Amino acid sequence: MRISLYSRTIRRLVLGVILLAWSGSAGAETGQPAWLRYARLDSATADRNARVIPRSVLTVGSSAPIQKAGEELVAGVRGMLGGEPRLVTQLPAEGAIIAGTLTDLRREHPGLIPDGMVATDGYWLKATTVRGARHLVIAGQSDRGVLYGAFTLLRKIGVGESVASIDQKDAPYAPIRWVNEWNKIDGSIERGYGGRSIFWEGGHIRDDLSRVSEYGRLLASLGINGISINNVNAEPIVLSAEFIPQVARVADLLRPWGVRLVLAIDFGSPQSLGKLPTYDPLDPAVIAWWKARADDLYKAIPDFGGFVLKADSEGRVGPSAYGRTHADAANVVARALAPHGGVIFYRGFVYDHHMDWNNPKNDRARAANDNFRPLDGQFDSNAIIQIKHGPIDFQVREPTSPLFGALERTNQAIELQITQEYFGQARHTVFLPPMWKETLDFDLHVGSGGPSPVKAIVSGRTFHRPTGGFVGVSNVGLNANWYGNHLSQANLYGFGRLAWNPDLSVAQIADEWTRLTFGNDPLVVRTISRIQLESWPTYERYTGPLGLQTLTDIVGNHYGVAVEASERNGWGQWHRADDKGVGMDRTVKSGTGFIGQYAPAVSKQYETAENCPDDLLLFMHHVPYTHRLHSGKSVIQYIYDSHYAGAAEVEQFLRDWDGLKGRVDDERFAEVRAQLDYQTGQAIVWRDAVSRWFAKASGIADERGRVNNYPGRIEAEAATLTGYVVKAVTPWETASGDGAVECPAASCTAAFQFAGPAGKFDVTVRYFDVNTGAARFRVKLGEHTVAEWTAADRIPTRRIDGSSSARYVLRDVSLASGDTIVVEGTPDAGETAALDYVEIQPVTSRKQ
Ligand code: GCW
Repeated sequence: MRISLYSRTIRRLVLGVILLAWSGSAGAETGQPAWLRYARLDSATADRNARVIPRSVLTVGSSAPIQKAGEELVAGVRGMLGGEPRLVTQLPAEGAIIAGTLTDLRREHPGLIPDGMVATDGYWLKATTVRGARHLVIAGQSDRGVLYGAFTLLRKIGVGESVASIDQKDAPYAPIRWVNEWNKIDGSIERGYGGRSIFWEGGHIRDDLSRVSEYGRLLASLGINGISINNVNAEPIVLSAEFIPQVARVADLLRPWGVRLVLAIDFGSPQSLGKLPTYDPLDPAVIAWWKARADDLYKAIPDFGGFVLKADSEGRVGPSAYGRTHADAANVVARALAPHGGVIFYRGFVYDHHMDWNNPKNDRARAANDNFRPLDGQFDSNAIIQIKHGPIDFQVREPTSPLFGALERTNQAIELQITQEYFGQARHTVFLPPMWKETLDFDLHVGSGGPSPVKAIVSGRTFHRPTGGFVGVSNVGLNANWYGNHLSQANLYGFGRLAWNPDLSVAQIADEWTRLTFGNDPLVVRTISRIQLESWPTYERYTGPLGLQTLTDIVGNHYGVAVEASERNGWGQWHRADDKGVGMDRTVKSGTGFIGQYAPAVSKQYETAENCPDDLLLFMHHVPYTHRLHSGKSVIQYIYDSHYAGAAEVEQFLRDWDGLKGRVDDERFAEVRAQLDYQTGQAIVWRDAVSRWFAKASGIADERGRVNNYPGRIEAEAATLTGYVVKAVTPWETASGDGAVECPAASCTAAFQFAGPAGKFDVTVRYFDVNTGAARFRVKLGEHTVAEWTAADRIPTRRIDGSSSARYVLRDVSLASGDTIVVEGTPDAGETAALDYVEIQPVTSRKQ
């Protein structure tokens, strides 16, 4: 017993040493430290600062954020520049990095920092020489400000910006810079793609909260100062007494990072949890119940941030049950929080999801404005209306929500979605800051005089509101890289940077993120930044151009292509494509009147098709397929061209990424490569599905002859099938030809005969990978097995459709005329080894 225990310990130690050595090698990075890797800088970058950064770090003040600032400075300088930085307790003669609040620094070290103010939660970074010693001073307006200043200094070192003579003051643009996490207490995440919850498991807060601290650190590095940790489709039980100590543990871990905790609440809780006969917001017992809940929470969590509330939306209960208004609902909660300094985020995402689609005047886009505009001025001063950036729901292209311009006497926050629900669910790379930035900079022409971009409105500037700002729906998970895709981390980074300063350019954000996350190699920086910056327009081109919105399965997984899923149901994401034309008529003149919700200066841009920007044309207008865009191209031809262009661009991302081999650590190189390769294949599915659908609907052929004409493609339905049976696919456009083939037996084969002249080819096998099982495939050429794989991907569907459509590419296959490629499928656990087609392309047509 003893011996075996001993040998087990030795084995573990040896394993530990191996793992340690391995994790230190250039070959393995998990992405977990994200942009805070503090990896050793290349000498050119390091040289910009190496000599001017003191290696002693002196913190003034003992609060947890200031201690964290000190630890980060030591770890960051050691990691990036080397040497032996250390925390000191006295100002050393050779100079130091000195971090503390402005007040403490002035008191403890007079003369170090000149007169001057710093705005709330801001900092002052200043290089100064006192009695011959060079110091770098980080003076925060608050403890948080010190931490933000420390992270900023480290970022500058990381990107190679000289700080030798820095003298910079900075402060956040708005007080609210929060994230929401749509986590359920069972540990799953609604619209989360990076694994299970870092907060919850099995109906309670997790025992191991180590990822929460790490996340707090990432948030603090961006200046994010609040987080809600449970889904807005809230479970009432989170407010019960037994949960308070649990959520207090989370708050304790986030506090050192300056991040306040928030909970999402269910408006019916006074009844369902409190056992009151009602949840009427005007009922005295209900008022008292909310007050008691807030009082209890603040006893355990003195810096508790407040609540988020989704009411009267998508089946959630709300004030309408009692004929009360959203203001009544928000205020009952706001008044419970007010004595403690808390705020309520009341979501503006209110609409009827049972709308009559036959009525051409009905329009979901109108809903937020119709619901909230009449209530302007009725919300308490600690209530904030949290408004999604567009009037529908995080679609690939939406106009700015008109509600931002409509609430002059109400606090607002913009809700941006970091998690890529309608953006390929982290299986596609889509860098969202360029899209957000368009909204933030969009001038709604409201207020008295001067421009009124959304960023100025939500921050409270335009209408002189006491609070407001930015909320990002983040939904990180336990996956080592947080989101399920390394490149998706840039969305959190970009959200945080824009929430801090919405005037930053997206090019700067992409550049910074890439340098910090992948290093300063110029080719790496150029390539990754370019992929990121082009990724949203590219995604738009193949998933929903011209304001069509994301043409996905909106009643299902919101992932794969399904052009008509939006139609003939009450959810109101209609594009109204038929055989004559396409688009929603939202004009005042003949449509739903949505455009009239904007100020005249804006509505006149949208009201006529002539003035309307092309990228929103079909959001605002119903036009014939032959309608000419500003470019002169017809709508239908644009739809075709854009899908082909988008798919080709993704393929180019993959080629560009391949150029980084050896310049990025092997692990992340391979993982991103696999992601981009998959995305390349999916973009082709989108391209073919959407263009075939519109070709059929419009009856107008592609001028360039590509749609419905796929050289080298052999449909599985046309192959010689043994065991396989032909199956119609729904929706029809998501499978090539007339459908797919499925294997109802233990195993089946499909033989594809090659008829062209001999040569070298790339052979693509297009198959379906659903999430029930792990079917196996084998490809044989003559007697030789040339490929074998298992379809075990975590695609979000059980069905054979656009979501599950996958591909396997065999490169450089020598074929002679008459050769037969046999694909053998072995089903598993309900996965039928389904096939769509085989496509044989000469290697010479491969783009380099
Ligand atoms: O986009 C929709 C999502 C829902 C989400 C809802 C919301 C949390 O599909 O999953 O619910 O928005 O924002 O409330």
